Order: sequence, then structure tokens, then C-alpha cells
Amino acid sequence: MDELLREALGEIAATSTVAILKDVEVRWLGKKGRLTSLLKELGGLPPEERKARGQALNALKQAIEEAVDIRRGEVTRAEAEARAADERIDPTLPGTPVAAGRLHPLTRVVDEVEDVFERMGFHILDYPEAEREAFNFDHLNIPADHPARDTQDTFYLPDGNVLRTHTSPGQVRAMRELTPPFRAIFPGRVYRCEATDASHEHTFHQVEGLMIDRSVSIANMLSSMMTLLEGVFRRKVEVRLRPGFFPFVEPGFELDLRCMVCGGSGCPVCKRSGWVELLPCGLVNPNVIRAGGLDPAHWEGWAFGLGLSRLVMMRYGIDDIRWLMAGDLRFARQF
Ligand code: FA5
Repeated sequence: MDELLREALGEIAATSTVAILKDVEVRWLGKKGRLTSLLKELGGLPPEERKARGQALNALKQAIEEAVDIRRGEVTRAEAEARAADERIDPTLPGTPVAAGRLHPLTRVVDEVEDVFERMGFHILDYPEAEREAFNFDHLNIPADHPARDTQDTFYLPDGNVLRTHTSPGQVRAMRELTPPFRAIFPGRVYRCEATDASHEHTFHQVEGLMIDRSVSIANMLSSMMTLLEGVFRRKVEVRLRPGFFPFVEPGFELDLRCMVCGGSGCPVCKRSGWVELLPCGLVNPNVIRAGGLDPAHWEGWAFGLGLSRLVMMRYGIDDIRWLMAGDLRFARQF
């Protein structure tokens, strides 16, 4: 018995972790442990030996159990101390950066444009990107033989609809939907089947503005457009107004912005002219008013079609429109 006790205590004292101690404990006291098998052998002894041996084995078992308990306390403490010594906190280490999402520059500028117009009492509307040909062209006074209707400029869908080539179809939809007088803007994505370059994309964004009232003025239209530009740029900007032709307005104008990528000295974005075509506009053609279900003898309107993608380029100095829809995170992370 003394021999066994010495052996067991020696093994227990030599353990250095709770896991190793557990192994030793199982080896001695577990179901198939050494002590357990000695206790099982008791049954085979003659009755006169059995009692004394049984007492001795139980005393041994108790002694081993106590030794294990004491050692467990010691190694648990030692392990905790070692861990604490290891895990010192270094407050000078850099933290783990939290990856936050960002808003795309187009979304940011749309939000700004919507803010400006909401303050002026405009509705904000949304119309379909897959549009009926009649709304994209016919109702806008664009005749069947107009070059814009060529499949080289327009994406036709298998069901006979088109991917809208501009946000102007919303003009007729808004007139049919709202009770005049009203004012509204409708931002959205438009599509054109055309070659791309620094300032032309096949998929880009516009914001249409429309005001319908008993009588409207070009002065009011221009002042709304200037409020829009100054709201986005937060300073005075340099523009020029020139005549422009669109079948759905009469008279029509083009408002150009001094190129902010090159400051007007000439670059691929402004095609070296120093000016960027940004805001075509005009008084709504009576035929369009009629297509909207209103009587042009009683109602007038002005409309503009802002080239939103180009406005975003000017706002942030982006030198190629193709960055906007490229889905490149290196670009998106800069905003
Ligand atoms: C139109 O789309 C007319 N619907 C605008 C309009 C509305 C005129 C209401 C009068 C009244 P335009 O094709 O010029 O017009 O396009 C308007 C603006 O969209 C342009 O000034 C330009 O800034 C932008 N734009 C045109 N084509 C592209 C393109 N491929 N890529 C990026 N921007 C473009």
C-alpha cells in the first residue's frame, strides 16, 4: 500500500496542468483505473483477508483523492497566473478597424438635389426604367422617323418596350397623375446604346424637373436651376445659356457649366471646350401638355433634364464618367 501511495503521490506532484492532472486521476481512480481494478479483485479474496485489504484500499483511495484536489487548486492557480502574465493589455496597439459602408457619390448628390427641391415645394417622383415607346418618344412630340428612335441609339426590349433614354417620359406621366398646378423632380437611371468616352456612358443618371402652372416664366425656370447648382456646389458657379432644340420644349435652351475638372482650360471631359453640357431645359411644348391630358390654353410648363452623372463629376472632380458605374471599390472608398 505504501509503495502504491508513494507512486501515486509522485505522479500527482509531477503534474503541471489541470489537463495532465486529469489524466493521472483517471489512471488511478477512473473506471478502469489501477485502484478501481484492485477494489474489484477484493471479491476473489478469502473473507478473512477481504476486510483488512478493503479498508487499506479505501484509505489509499481517499489519500489519492485528497492529493488530487490539493494539486488541482495549485495548478489551476499557476495556470491562471501564467495566462495573466501573458495577456498584458498594450493600450498603444492600433485598434481593429471597423469597415463602415459608404454612400456612392451619385446617391450623395441625388440626396442633395432632392433636399434643394423639397425645400422649394417640389414632389419627388419615381418612374419605370423599362418604358413604353409612346411615353419615351411619341407623347414627347418625337416623331416616328426621329434619329433618336434608331436601334443604334435606343435599347429595345423583346416585349416592344424600351429602356428609357431620358427621364422626360416622366413629364407626361406626372401630368396625368397629379392635379395641376404642381412642381416635381424625378431622378433616375437612363440608357443609351452609344459608344462611351470620358463624358458619355451607356447607363447614366438624369434628374428631370417639371413645373406646371397657369403661367410660368423662363426667369423662374433659370432661378430654380441656379438654386439647384448653388445648393450642390455651395457657391456661385459659372454657367452659360444658349439656344437648344428638343422636340418637347419650345423655346429650348442648353445651360452649360464651366468645366470643374480642368477649371475651363480644356480636358477630355469637356472635349477641350472648357464647358460641360449639363442642363438642357425649356418651356413645355403644347403638344406634350396635351399628351399629359391638360389643355395648353390653360396650362403652361417648364422642364429641365439635368445630366446628373456629369454634375457628380463636376462636384467631385472625377475625370472619367465610367468610374461611376464601374463597381470598383478603390473608387467608391474615396467618398
Ligand atoms: C435629354 O435627355 C432631354 N430629355 C433633356 C431635356 C429635358 C431637355 C427637359 C429639355 C427639357 P440630352 O440628350 O441632351 O437631353 O441629355 C441631357 C443631359 O444628360 C446632357 O446635358 C448630359 O449632361 C447628359 N447626358 C447625355 N448623354 C449622356 C451620356 N451618354 N452619358 C452621360 N451623360 C449624358
